[in-house]
Amino acid sequence: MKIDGIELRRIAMPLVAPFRTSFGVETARDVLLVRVVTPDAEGWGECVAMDLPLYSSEYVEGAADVLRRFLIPALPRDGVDAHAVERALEPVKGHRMAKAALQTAVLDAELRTAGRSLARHLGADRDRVPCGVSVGIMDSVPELLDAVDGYLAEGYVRIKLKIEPGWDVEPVRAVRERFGDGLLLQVDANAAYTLADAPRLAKLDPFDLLLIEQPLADDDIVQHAELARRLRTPLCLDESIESAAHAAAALTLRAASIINIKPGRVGGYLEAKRIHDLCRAHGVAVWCGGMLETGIGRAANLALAALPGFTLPGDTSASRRYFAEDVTEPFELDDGHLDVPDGPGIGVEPVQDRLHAFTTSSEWITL
Ligand code: OSB
Ligand code: MG
Repeated sequence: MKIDGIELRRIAMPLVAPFRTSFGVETARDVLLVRVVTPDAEGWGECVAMDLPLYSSEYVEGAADVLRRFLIPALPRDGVDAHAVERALEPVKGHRMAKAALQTAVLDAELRTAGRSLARHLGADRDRVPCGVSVGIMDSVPELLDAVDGYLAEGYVRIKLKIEPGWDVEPVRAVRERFGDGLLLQVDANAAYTLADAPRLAKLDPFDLLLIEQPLADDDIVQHAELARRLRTPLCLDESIESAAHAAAALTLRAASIINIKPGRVGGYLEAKRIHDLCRAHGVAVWCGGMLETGIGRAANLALAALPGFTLPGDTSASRRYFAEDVTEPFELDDGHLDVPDGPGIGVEPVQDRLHAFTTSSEWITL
């Protein structure tokens, strides 16, 4: 495959409600879309970097900069496919979200040319996936209970509560008491605790959570292993896992017994699949995380979430959980599930008038 040029397009998408985590509050999504143009097809990739470097070191302006300055110029002139992109970008350290967006756009163009869906290409064995929802930190417990009630009424099969010191045991207890033992419930701390908080986190053990996600700092893999020994609730890693090598280390050290796979965080769908394969070989459950994606990123995540090792419901929620209007046709929940797109490539594309309405800037790079 030969690439004619690449568009870097920024879109601004207001969120339906502020989303608060231990690292900040999001009220809108500033998204970088990568569009790869080849003689036979176009391909789309969504960069999941956020506007501020608080979840990880990447941020959207930085991702655009590294793409135009280093990643796009490093692409081979000819014979481009997703694997060639991965090899060509390998010398550049880090910047996995930027790399993932470019690799995904190329993979999408490659698969559209071949008339093959991403789901099939990755090895999916389901055409719909059960969906969970990630619920932000709220001002009060009654407000949280209302939000959870609303999501359960919509059909979500699993609830994830964002936690931080001061917003942990009480909200978890309230949700468990109100919605019962049958509710699939888990929490995500986004690295807000230290090992000294182990006694506090152990107070979550009686509530039969599916998992505690990323309680400690990103680089605290050894301390996660120590914490795991002190808790009954399984630990899941998100921020700490940026590659299959990190996943292997975490499993060897028993720092996690479950992994949240986000393709952007690990540099793309090829590496995401490797982590899936590794975990599956070791009988370790994985699930598909999210980064408040638009329909472009969501479509590709659903393809991944349909692989056989994704045995826990993911944060692959419906479009309306995030946006009043999505940039693609909206993904809608049906009995707690989303359909996996089965068209060529990621199987969806932006609706042109919405794309234009959301666009804040666009730049064309000729190869
Ligand atoms: O830690 O999983 C996370 C959103 C943005 C950044 C990090 C995280 C999240 C979520 C929401 O929890 C996932 C989603 O619904 O897309
Ligand atoms: Mg997380």
